[in-house]
Amino acid sequence: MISRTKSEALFAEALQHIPGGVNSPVRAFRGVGGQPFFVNAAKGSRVTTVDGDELIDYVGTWGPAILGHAHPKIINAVKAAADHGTSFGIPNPFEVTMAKLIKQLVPSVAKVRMCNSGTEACMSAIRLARGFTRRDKIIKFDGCYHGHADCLLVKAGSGALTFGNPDSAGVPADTAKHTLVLPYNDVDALKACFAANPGEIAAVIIEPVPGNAGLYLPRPGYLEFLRQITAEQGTVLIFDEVMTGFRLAPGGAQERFGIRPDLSTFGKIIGGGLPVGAFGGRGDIMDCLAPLGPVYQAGTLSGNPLAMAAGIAALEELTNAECGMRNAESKAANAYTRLEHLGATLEAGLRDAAKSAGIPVTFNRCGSMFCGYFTSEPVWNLADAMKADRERFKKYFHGMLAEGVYLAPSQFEAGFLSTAHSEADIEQTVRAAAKVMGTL
Ligand code: KE4
Repeated sequence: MISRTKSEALFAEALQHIPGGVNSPVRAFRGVGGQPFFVNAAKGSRVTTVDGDELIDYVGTWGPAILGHAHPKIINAVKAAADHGTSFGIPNPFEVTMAKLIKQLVPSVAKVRMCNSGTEACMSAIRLARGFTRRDKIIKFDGCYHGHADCLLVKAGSGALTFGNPDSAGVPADTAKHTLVLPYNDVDALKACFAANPGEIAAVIIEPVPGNAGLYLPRPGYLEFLRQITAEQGTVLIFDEVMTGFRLAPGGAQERFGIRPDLSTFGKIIGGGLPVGAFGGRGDIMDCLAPLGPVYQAGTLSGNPLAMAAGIAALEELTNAECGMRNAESKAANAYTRLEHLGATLEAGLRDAAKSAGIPVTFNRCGSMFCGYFTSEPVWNLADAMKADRERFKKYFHGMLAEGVYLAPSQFEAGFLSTAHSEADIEQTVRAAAKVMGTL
């Protein structure tokens, strides 16, 4: 078991000052019950709680910690940058280096704008696509999350071809109605939606590999069809790579699946753990942004020197892509080869543990992102994911936590590996899973 004394005291105090005691809802453990622990420090593949327990971390601050926590190159880069000041509000050299690195790694990006979160990146990309096409309607997919901008907090309306309904209080129906929500991996739904809204869809935004309802993958040909129909319709295809970017390959999911979107959004890894977002893509679209064009977008801390220094260190360490040279083949191969090896090892071990325990688990994985659903059915979309046994997941989550393994605190979140995870971490995790699954 992990001790909770200090965490419980801190949470009781947090509840008095912060809504739900957390600064982001998923941290409240509502998906698994109980109270969150508080982290005092993190290093490599592990976090240490305020009560002194060390846990193998498969959340990785929801994706940024792809090199593990407190990587010395990131820490030193932030320290060095901080000595020169923390924010200028005027261009700084790191912004140019970061932009060149992103362009070097993601060929579909001709121009890129930095911002401060994935939400900002997705919100801005939608506004930009609407400004560029002069259309209002957008398509998103159920189970995909793109941050909390009003137009994206929308669930499928009755009959997915009609208007969306707000998925949060405070989102006006007039805003939600321009958002059409379709089932993921459904080509016919895409065809029908475009047929019902000819020439009216400004953008399609998609997580190429959805990691916000657990993890499921595009069916063969799905992303290719999406690219084809959006090109035919003059609709801007936006790949939300906030989570998959620079993780599934040096160039993200679009490299892994060979798709060239019109715009992409980024976050997480490119900030090295500091607040960051970015959106980029076709130059003719990006040049519609102020101060060049009519689409306004701004941010006091966009391109902040600390976040840029951290993100540059992360990307260079991850891909050894010194700016201006794509000599990533050697280093990137090492990092991404290692992530694939760790992912495959973890997958094999957890599958064996579930089989030995006689527990039906559908294990989905793409590189270093994974999710084990407690269901015997395949999971290709949100409806499939919803069939998972959430009560069984709750018991599994807490059982694993008691064994020193911190999984994402919800059946509907993805897990993340880092280059800092070791084979020993995986072995400990698999042993714990075999023990816990035997009690479910
Ligand atoms: P942020 O605004 O949280 O930086 O990014 C929003 C976002 C956009 N697009 C994708 C694909 C994302 O995964 C996210 C944020 N991911 C969640 C994890 N499920 C962040 C965790 C949280 O909300 O606390």
